[in-house]
Amino acid sequence: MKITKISAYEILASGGYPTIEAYVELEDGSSATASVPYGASAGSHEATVMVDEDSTRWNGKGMQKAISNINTVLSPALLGHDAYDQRAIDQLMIDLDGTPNKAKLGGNAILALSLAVANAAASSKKVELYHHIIDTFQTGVDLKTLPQPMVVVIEGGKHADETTDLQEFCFSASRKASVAENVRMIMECYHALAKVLKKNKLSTNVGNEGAFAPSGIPTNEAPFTYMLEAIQLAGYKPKDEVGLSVDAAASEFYKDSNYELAIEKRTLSADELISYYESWLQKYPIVSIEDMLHEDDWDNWTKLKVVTDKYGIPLIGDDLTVTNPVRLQKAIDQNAISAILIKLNQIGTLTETVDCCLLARKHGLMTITSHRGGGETNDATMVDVAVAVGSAFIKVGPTRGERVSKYNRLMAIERGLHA
Ligand code: 2PG
Ligand code: MG
Repeated sequence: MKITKISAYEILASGGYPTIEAYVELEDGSSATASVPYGASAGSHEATVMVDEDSTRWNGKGMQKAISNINTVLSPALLGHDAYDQRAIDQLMIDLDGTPNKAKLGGNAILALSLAVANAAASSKKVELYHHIIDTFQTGVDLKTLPQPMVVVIEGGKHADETTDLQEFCFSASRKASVAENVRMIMECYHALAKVLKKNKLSTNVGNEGAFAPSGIPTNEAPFTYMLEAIQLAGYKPKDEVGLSVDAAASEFYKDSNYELAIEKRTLSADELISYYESWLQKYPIVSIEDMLHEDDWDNWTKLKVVTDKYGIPLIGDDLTVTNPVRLQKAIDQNAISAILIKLNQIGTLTETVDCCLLARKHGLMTITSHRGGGETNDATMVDVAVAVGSAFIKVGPTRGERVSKYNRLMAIERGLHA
C-alpha cells in the first residue's frame, strides 16, 4: 500500500508552543494525521526535539526546520514506499538521519511521519490502530487485560512553580476491574484530594499535566499523607484498590553529585536520599517509584533496586532508559530497574518503541506508557501502543483535554472489545 502524499505543519501543543503534525495519504485514498508531544523535564539521552532557535518566532521554539527536513529529505524518500511495512519505513528514516539520537533530521520530524504512516495503514486495513501494531510487530498481546490508569494528581518539579521538588505523585489502579470503573474510582479519589488540599489551605489550581500543583507543600513526603487521606475519604482501600506512585524526575534536583531538596532546605547524598525513600515505602501504600535518582547515577540505581525488591515494588526507569533498547539493555545488565516508562518521542520511531517494549517483556520488566509534560496534543496514539505492547499502565494527568483524550481512547478501546 504505497504512500502517495505527505505534508507536515505546526500545530499548537498544550504548553502554548508548537509541535509537528504530519498528514499521510495512501494509494487507496486512506489517510491519517499524527502529532508529536515533548517533555518539560526531558532526559538528556532522549532523541532530539529539533527547534528553530529563531528568536523572531515562538521565542525560538518554532519547528519549521524539522518540517523542512520532512519536506526536503524524509518525504521524498518515503513516497512510493509500502505503508504496511512499518519496520522498513522507520529503518529508512533512521538511516537517513544516521545519528544515534536523531539529531540530524529531528526526532520530532521522524516520529510525526512514523506515527502518521501507522495510523494511515490501520485506516487502510480498516482495523483499529492497536490491532495493526499487534499484527505488524507480532507482539503476541491477547488483549485479555488492558493497561490501567496511573493518574498524576499532584505535580511539582519542572511542571509547576513553587511546589514539591519531586515531579509527580500518582494514584495507580490496583483493583481488578474494568478501565472505566478504575478511571471512575481514581477520579473520585482526585476530587476527594481537592477537599483534603483545601482543608490544608492549599490551592487546587492545576499544573502542566492537569494535576493539582499547590505552592506551600511543606515537604516532599506530605503529598503521600494527603493522598492516603483522599483514598480513604473516597471510600477505597489504599494499596488493594488504589496505590500511590511517585516520579521524582531526580535529574532535575541533582547538583554536584548530591540531591538538593529545595523545599526542605537540605541536600542529601544518594545514600541518604535512598534511606529517605525507604522510610516512605515503610509508611505509605506505594506501589511503584520512578526516576528517583539522576539519569546517569547508575550505581545508586542498582542500590535502590535492592530496596524496591525488598518491598516487592517496581522501580521504573524513565530519563535513565529513555525508551532506548541500548540503555534498557544496560539497565537490565546492571540490575538497575524492574520496569520502564515508554514515551514514543524519547526514541523517535514506532518500531524502536515497540522493540524496546518487547525487550522489556523478554526480561520480565513491566512497561508503563506515558504522556509528556511539556507539550501534549489530543493525539492518542500512545494509548494504542500501550494496548498493543501490553503495558500494565498508562501514566497521564487527570484533567485538560490533551490528557483526558488518552483515558477516553482507552475506555473506547475497552468498549470496542466488549461490543
Ligand atoms: C515524566 C514526564 C511525564 P516530562 O517525567 O514522566 O509525566 O514528564 O514529559 O516533562 O518529561
Ligand atoms: Mg518521569
